[in-house]
Amino acid sequence: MYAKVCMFGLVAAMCAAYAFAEPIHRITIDGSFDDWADVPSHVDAADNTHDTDHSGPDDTPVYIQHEDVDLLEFKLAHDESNLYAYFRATGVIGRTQTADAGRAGRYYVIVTIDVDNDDSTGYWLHEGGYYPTSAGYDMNMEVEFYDGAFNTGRYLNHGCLDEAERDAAYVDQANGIVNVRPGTYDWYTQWVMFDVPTGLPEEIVLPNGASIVWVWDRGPVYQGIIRIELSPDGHEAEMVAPFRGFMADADGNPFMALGKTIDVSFSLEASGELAVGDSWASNTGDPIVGYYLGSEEVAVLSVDPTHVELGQAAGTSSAITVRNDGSGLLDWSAVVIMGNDWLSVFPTEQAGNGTIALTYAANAMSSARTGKIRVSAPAAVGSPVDVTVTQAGIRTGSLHVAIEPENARNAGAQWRVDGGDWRNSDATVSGLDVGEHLVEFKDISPEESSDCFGPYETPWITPGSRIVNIAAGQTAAITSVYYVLTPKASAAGIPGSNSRGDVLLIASVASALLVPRRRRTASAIHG
Ligand SMILES: [Ca+2]
Ligand SMILES: [Ca+2]
Ligand SMILES: [Ca+2]
Repeated sequence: MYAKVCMFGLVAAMCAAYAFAEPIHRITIDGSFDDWADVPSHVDAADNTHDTDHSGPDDTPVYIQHEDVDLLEFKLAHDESNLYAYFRATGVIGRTQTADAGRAGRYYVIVTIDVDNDDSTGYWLHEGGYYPTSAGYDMNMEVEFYDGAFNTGRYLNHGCLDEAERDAAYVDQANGIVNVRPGTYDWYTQWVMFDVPTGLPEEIVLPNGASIVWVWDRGPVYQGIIRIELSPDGHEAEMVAPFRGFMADADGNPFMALGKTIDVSFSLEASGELAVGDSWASNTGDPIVGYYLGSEEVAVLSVDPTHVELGQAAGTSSAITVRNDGSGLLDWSAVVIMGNDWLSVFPTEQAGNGTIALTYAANAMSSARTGKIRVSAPAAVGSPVDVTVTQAGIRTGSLHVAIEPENARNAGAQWRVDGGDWRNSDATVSGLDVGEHLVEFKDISPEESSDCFGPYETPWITPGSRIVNIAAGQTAAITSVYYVLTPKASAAGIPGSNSRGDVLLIASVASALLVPRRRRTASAIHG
């Protein structure tokens, strides 16, 4: 723990004076647990829940299976005016059976505190069936769930040994005073505090203007200043207990304040309706001993996400958030440390939470490229954070097709790619995926001519379909030629023949040699 203290920059004298000092953490009770990320974690073994019947300090309790109270992890935090507690369990925290289903169940989220750092005051945990035991616990911050719902969040004082002392405690506490004294588990007072009096007939308005209501287990539902929120799956809980609810001694010195050192124990406990064997069960972590409520503000740098994927085209993105998960002021800067020829960030400096906007050029390469942004907050824990930015390469190319000869173009010769729209010669199609594409040509009507024998038709021979390979960022260019068999060409190709009948014969043979699609079209023309 010395290392931790010194990491937070406390002077060496403080390292020696306290078991450990925690800086201020600001926690929001909202069922979201990002704000706990930098708070030291304490763990408890799984599946070690037990009965609550034993009462000797050296007892080993009997195992009772009850996942809902199986404590796995817990954390303690504070700011200038609040204690915060975090719980994580195997099962569902706060789950209780409703009366409709039989008997209304009870569930307790318990933080037990040695507020004066003195084991001779307060009570021993084993008196309440908790295990392992330790001594000196004066006050609790605690939430009860009952009959399927939140019941109360309350403060407890275990500073009385009998009924007379308990009654005296009621009188003190009705005046905002707690007497921290030797206590027992069995005698205690329990109150819900409100900052503003509610007008409830049972409430007591304290000298400072706040109010309290004495509560008993399974009592009416009151939402006072202790609040709790669960994660959506119920496995995690975060609760707050403002310092003021712990009240003050007769001289007005508050029991909870910055600079105090406390021991703290975390327990979960429930009645048995939802457990194997219908037995009460609890689970207690090892105590946090010597927690010093430090006043240091420590910023904690949180950057999210740490990997951004960008498309190939140029653009802007505001995908990166910078947040202070600690306290104090987060002064941060952002700089592109890789890829600054195509990537830039804004802002480059800021105080407090913010968003980093990226501006990036198009990637002219076929391969993806990687840039890196470094977010630095030299005074913060967790600095620096590097964000990797990956930009996709070009995954498409273009196709340009020219058609010859001019007569064919004039006769309506066109092409298309992958069965798309028909296009004229010299058109370019862009955005084609890298790879092979089918180019086809449209059949066109025969040339009409006439000579001394009368009008006649000369069929065009359509170019065959082609497979064209498209490369990333490239334009593939092809030229395809429509043919017509002219008398001159046939005379040259077939010695001794120059009649129109011969030309038509040769054209028909040529048509018959084409692909079936072409043959069907030719038949239609001739039919
Ligand atoms: Ca939270
Ligand atoms: Ca456990
Ligand atoms: Ca004590």
